[in-house]
Amino acid sequence: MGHLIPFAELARRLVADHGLGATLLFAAAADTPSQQYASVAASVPDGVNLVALPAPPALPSTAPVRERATHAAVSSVPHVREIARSLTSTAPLAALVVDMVSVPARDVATELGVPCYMFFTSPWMLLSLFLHLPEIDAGLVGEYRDATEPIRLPGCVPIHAHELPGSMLVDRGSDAFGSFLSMAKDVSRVDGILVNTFGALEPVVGDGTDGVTELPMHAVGPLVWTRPAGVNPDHSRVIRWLDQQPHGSVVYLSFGSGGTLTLRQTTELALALEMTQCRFVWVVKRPDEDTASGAFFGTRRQEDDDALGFLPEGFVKRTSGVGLVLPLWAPQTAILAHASVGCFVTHCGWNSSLESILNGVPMVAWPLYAEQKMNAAMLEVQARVAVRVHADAHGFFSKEEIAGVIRRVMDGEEGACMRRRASELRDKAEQALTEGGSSALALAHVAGTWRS
Ligand code: BUP
Repeated sequence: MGHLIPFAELARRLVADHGLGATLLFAAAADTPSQQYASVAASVPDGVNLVALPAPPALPSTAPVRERATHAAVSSVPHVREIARSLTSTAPLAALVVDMVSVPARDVATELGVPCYMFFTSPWMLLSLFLHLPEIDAGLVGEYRDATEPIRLPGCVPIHAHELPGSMLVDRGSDAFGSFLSMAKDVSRVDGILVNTFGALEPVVGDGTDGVTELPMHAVGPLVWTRPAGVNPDHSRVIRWLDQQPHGSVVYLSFGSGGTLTLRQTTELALALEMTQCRFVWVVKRPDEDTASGAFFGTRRQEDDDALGFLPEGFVKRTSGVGLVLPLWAPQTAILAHASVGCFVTHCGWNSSLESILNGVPMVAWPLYAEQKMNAAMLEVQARVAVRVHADAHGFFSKEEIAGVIRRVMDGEEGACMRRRASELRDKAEQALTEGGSSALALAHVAGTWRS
């Protein structure tokens, strides 16, 4: 979902603002509830053709996520070829745009003589890490997890070993690291890159100072879900409830479509929420009992999330009137846009982070996996619109720590400063996207080169 939704928004803009047609191809993941795809399909505007690719031959659900994604991308190439060829019979094809795992489809663009661009749906900081990784890796002695010096990329906050994506912390000789490195190398195999970020947040994108590649690079974001998340009775209920709460008084919590906390950590978070005495909306998922640490990324079932029996006894009753606990899939952008929301406790997935920024909502950063720890460092240290929660030596977040950070963001002078900065950043994000703004101009430029 973290790739499909910004792609849908990119397609919408190419059609609405730049006179292009768009066909959006996606391979549905077996473990993503169909309700989530349906809500994207319902919000895709006229002129954008949404096409589900046939399901790839199944890999065991125990296979790592990246391996399953790469397998789906490679298996999809013949279907992409067939669809792209059939499109050329009605109108000339302008470009093929791939995400970071779909680079194998580049061959189709080459065969049809059109440019292949990447839409990078994560921050520039991760793209910069990918671009530098072959060179960093060649010079590294030992393992990334043991490095004592942070990685310093131009214009980015230093990245400490514990903030690196999990796939870099495994043995460098392992298949998992090999596939991560090859994904990093793949980003240079396209003709240009669109990045879902904006200059006021990440200033060095495409200004040439990074010096690692000649590839054209364009910051076109923040492209987030601007369309209604689909009407269902639960969604109207949460918005009605928010309507009744005071301005800036509600803490919104969600760990994204991919992340799950353990039972012990879920219990601790519930107790922390009670300690804060804040109003809240919590998008909660059934914890995964198998995980030893705080986070899990894997297969879940929607029906598991619908029952809330795993929450501490009496929690829902004690907090009724003060808080709402929702199963996935919540109307996230509508919640973040609501005036009563005062902070977002987030896993720092890039879409969630951009949605918070575009709504001027400061964050409590609780990163779980992928590049989220890097995002959290950038949001706290560089953008200064977030405060990170810190785990103890066993990777556990105590209720005192969680409640303390939530209160820092919601209350007092520090919270007020962060809200001011979040509002300023929201204004800059909006400026970047409006006509004549940096991101709007960048997309217009790229669309112009595709049309010519
Ligand atoms: Br969860 C959730 N409702 O309940 P991710 C997500 N979303 O509308 P990210 C909802 O899905 P990762 C929900 O607003 C965003 O546009 C959300 O969310 C929407 O991706 C999109 O999966 C994707 O949490 O994190 O934030 O980029 O790194 O996990 O992909």
